[in-house]
Amino acid sequence: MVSEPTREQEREMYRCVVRARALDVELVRWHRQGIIPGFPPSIGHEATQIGAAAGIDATRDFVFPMYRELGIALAMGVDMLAYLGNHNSDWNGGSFDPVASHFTPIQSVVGSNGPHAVGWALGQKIDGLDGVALACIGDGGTSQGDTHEAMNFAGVWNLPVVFLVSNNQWAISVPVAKQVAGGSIAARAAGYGFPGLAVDGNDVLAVRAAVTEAVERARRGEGPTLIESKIYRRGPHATSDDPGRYRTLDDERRDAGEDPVVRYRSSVLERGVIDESFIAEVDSEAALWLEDIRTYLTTLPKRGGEELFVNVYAELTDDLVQQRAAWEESARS
Ligand SMILES: Cc1ncc(C[n+]2csc(CCOP(=O)(O)OP(=O)(O)O)c2C)c(N)n1
Ligand SMILES: [Mg+2]
Repeated sequence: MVSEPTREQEREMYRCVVRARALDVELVRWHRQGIIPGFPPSIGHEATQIGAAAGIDATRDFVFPMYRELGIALAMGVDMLAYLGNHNSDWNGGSFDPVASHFTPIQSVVGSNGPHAVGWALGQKIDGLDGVALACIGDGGTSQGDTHEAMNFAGVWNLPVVFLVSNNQWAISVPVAKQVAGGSIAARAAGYGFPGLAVDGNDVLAVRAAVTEAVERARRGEGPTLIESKIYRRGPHATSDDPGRYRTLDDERRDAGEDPVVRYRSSVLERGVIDESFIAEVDSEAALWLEDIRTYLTTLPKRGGEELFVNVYAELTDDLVQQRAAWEESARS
């Protein structure tokens, strides 16, 4: 049985849920103001992400995110300025330190982080260490061959991996019913020889309990678990997307379910874990925190375009040599 969170832990989870939502909302605005080049908001993912972060040990375990795990990074105590500094320019460099953070750079090649997590977990096993890899995958990502290979080898080698599938019901414009045959992602775990379960991903405590149990199991050497967290992507896929082209507001009202932030606020309020003055304190601290992040992002130096051509190949291909010449030409004009 997973132990209940303490009052302090719940207050901290509430703080993170509020900050994750507030930061997401601001980041969309900052994109519209030209401060960041693009962003995939996690609106609707907050309970899953804060609950999942509460289930891991940020000093031992390692998270392999996709591009939509801002709340996990936040709740793990990742340096958010450095993390968001990457979004300002290239998403993958800057001062963000993945090793110190136990959180890899965001991964936009859908499905590729599964094998990374499995490789890291194999390393833990070979080295006799007890870290657990948390692989974050979307419903769309489960269609990728990489995800199959990752789950298969995690099962074959009995590795310490928790596959957290955030089933937000959409892969950009493709609804889950159009790419998950059989209706259950959790059920697929049976084919890989490890447990799979579905949780209400709008419930912070349910996700925390599921991830804690899966992590404990992996740490005992009992192998992987697949957790399908059922949520709804309440925002656009990314700042470049217009959901109005493939779903209506009526669809959203019908399918979105309860807002996880509102739900957790009611839950902690009703149980007396927080009161109105704590809510106000968290909100005003969040506002100051956002102002600091905005100041930091707006004062970051611009990155040089020539960085596009370094750290990819030891020697540039002919195509890239031509592209670099074209870029230099346009930069001069
Ligand atoms: C290998 C690969 N194929 C296609 C894409 C384009 N793409 C970016 S996000 C995305 C949908 C992913 O959906 P899902 O896994 O459900 O994650 P979500 O965006 O809903 O969080 C696709 C197809 C990509 N980035 N990588
Ligand atoms: Mg999805």
